[in-house]
Amino acid sequence: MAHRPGLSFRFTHAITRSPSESVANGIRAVDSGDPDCAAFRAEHDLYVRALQEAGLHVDMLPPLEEFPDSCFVEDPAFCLPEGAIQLRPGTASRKGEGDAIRTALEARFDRVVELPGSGHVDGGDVLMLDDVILVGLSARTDVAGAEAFVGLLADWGYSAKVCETPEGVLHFKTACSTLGDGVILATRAMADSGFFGDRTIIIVPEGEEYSANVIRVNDVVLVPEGYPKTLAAIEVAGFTTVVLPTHEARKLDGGLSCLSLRFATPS
Ligand code: CIR
Repeated sequence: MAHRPGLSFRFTHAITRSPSESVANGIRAVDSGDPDCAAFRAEHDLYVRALQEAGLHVDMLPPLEEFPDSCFVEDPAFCLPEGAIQLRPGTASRKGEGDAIRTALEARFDRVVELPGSGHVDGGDVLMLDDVILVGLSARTDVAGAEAFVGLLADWGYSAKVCETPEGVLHFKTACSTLGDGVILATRAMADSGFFGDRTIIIVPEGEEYSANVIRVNDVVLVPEGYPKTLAAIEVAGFTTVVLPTHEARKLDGGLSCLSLRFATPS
């Protein structure tokens, strides 16, 4: 796959979904209290506004009460300029979310295909870089799903590599992000994995691991509130930051990347 500068962060559009009242029943590894729907929606509004201010047109989907985790729209789909892939999330309560987001994908893309086979991939396990797409195996993304996904990407002209998400980490991107321009932000465990070759890696300071999940959107990096050392490291590296509260999403192991599908329509 040819290096496509900006593929991983130059976007024109995003899709988001408002948190449902049922979000209090969302999945979490460790219980730190239920998220509050009103507070979550207030944080979500700020998030949508930040995407708009970064230059994106945002399609805002309505809440889906039957899927408590459905505001984490990153997981049931993956978008490229050429089309969208409807994924199959790898946990029982989220299985129907792929079908639920299909119409929104079809509204933006001429080409929408479903992940072939019967394996599972969560979009949170897919890290798009400018020259390769990394797919992390996890409790949600299995070998069958990852291989089918890599095969489909190859048909579309993209190189992808299957990696192992470190033990105990929900999704591959829970522990790393691309800042674009060849720079990765990663936890120590992820940085030591060797997945990133000779790219520059900013290591997330110990104790701030949650802040490994940031998103570069055009000219800014969105960073979760409350992680001053990570914020300083990103700024020292020359990036412009926007800080956003993610306290409610965090109660469900969610972060900034999970709350949107970001993509560029073909120019
Ligand atoms: C879940 O466990 O599926 C949700 N509570 C959180 C999903 C976060 N998504 C992501 O990291 N891409």
